[in-house]
Amino acid sequence: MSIYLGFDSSTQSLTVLAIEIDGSRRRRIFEHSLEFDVHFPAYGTRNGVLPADNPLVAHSPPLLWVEALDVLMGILAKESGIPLEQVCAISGSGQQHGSVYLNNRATAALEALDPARPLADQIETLLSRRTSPIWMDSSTAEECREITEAIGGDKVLAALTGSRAFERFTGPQIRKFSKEDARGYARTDKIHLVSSFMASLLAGKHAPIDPGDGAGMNLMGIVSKLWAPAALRATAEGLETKLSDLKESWSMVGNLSSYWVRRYGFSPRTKVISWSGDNPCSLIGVGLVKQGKVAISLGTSTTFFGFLPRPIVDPTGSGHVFGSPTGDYMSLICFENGGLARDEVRKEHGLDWQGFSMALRSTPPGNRGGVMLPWFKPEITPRVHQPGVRRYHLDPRDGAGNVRAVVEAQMMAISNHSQWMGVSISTVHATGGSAVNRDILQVMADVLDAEVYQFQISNSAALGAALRAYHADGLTDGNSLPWEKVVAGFAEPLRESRIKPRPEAVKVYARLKPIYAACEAHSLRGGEDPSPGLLRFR
Ligand code: XUL
Repeated sequence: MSIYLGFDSSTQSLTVLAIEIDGSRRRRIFEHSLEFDVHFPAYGTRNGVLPADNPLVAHSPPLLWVEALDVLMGILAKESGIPLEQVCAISGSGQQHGSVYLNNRATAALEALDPARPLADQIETLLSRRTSPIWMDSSTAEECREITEAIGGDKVLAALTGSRAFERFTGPQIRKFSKEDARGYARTDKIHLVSSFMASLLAGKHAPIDPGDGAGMNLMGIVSKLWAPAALRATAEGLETKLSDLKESWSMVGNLSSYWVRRYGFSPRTKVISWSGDNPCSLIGVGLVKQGKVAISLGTSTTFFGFLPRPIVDPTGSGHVFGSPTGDYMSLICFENGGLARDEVRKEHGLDWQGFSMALRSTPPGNRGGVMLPWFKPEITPRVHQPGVRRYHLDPRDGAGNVRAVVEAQMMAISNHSQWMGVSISTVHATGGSAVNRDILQVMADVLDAEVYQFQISNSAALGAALRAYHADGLTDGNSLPWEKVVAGFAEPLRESRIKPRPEAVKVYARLKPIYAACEAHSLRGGEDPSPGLLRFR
């Protein structure tokens, strides 16, 4: 019997998921989450993010992640009932793009962590930047412009790194830091992603960055899977000496550091496997290990992604190509106004989640032509810098109408903005916290004209990380399991959960989707007024 742990260090919480594998018997044996705002209020975060005057700025305190890891390991040791000495390997998933900055004392200090003292106290003095810019930050438009110009344009950067310059990507964020705090940048010895930082804490040494998460930086060659010298030069001076190495997703970072062994009773033989980004881990956790199907993750962000055998770059500039932890590729589009936007609407109209579902059931597909552009925060897809909700033929006081409008908007935006991937969508694997809500998934099925499936384990990022630990554990022992066998029994959609598209609703959305696109164009670029189209639609 072997036990594997998968962590998910996300925007709002840290989760651990333990799986047990005994031949063909496979089961989840433990899952526990710590909500940052609730369990660590001293850090002052809201939804995991530090309040800021500028709506474009989104930073989180890295020490919060450190403390959460320490506390969660304590819970594993004291409350889970898991025989820790039987944990073979640990991996994890991190919110993508976020970065952590360490000084030159970090290398030695990570190797000599004192198990008698809390981890956060020992990491605090190693930070050369107190806060970490995260994926919700969109304050680097100027740096994106500078990098794009230096490299020779959007298309050149996208062909080189898999994406044009995006505000939340780590390269533009590093450039902004180097310009605004040159001394802090000079004091920085090592720049980690959230994923490689968390793995470093476990292994007690600097962990590599994997191509899944490395592709979200505008710094890695998407074909070579090496740092791209031209991108590094365009970003910041001396960057090549500050980045961790890039290594395959299945690399073993080392054994678990003696800090965890002595403090909590793990085996010193436990392997730490490279962490990856949350979306690449989710790709594994929903079983997308070959081409064909796509997944939608309804977490803090909404993402739409699929497996790719080869990198295809989005000519429209809104999507990305990342590495897949299988060594292949994945395509992805990301929407910032996901879970928090739905929650805003729910709270605004005094509803609980059951009321939210009732509202969806009591309103017709197409919402009688009531459209919302749900840009509560700046939006990534399409690029929106001035947040603010826009409504067309929709009364802001109409609770049920606004609930339907926010969900329809999210699904229509996915449908419209994913055309570049060129995939005909017939099946969607739904994951993330809100994937438990079948009324939201019915709208997804109707808008996309696809069958939607749920999974037994909704935290696909943590599950994907645990499965990656299992796969890599086998590899280091010379036993290479095909990915289909790795995910079998865990990452398979539940047959009985199938939600079918309703033909009448599909027809409605086929008419509404181009009008929704016109609403976006009108609002962003002053395109043609979509009102006549909406009136005809009604
Ligand atoms: C993906 C992205 C988000 C974060 C959320 O590009 O920015 O999905 O990974 O944690």
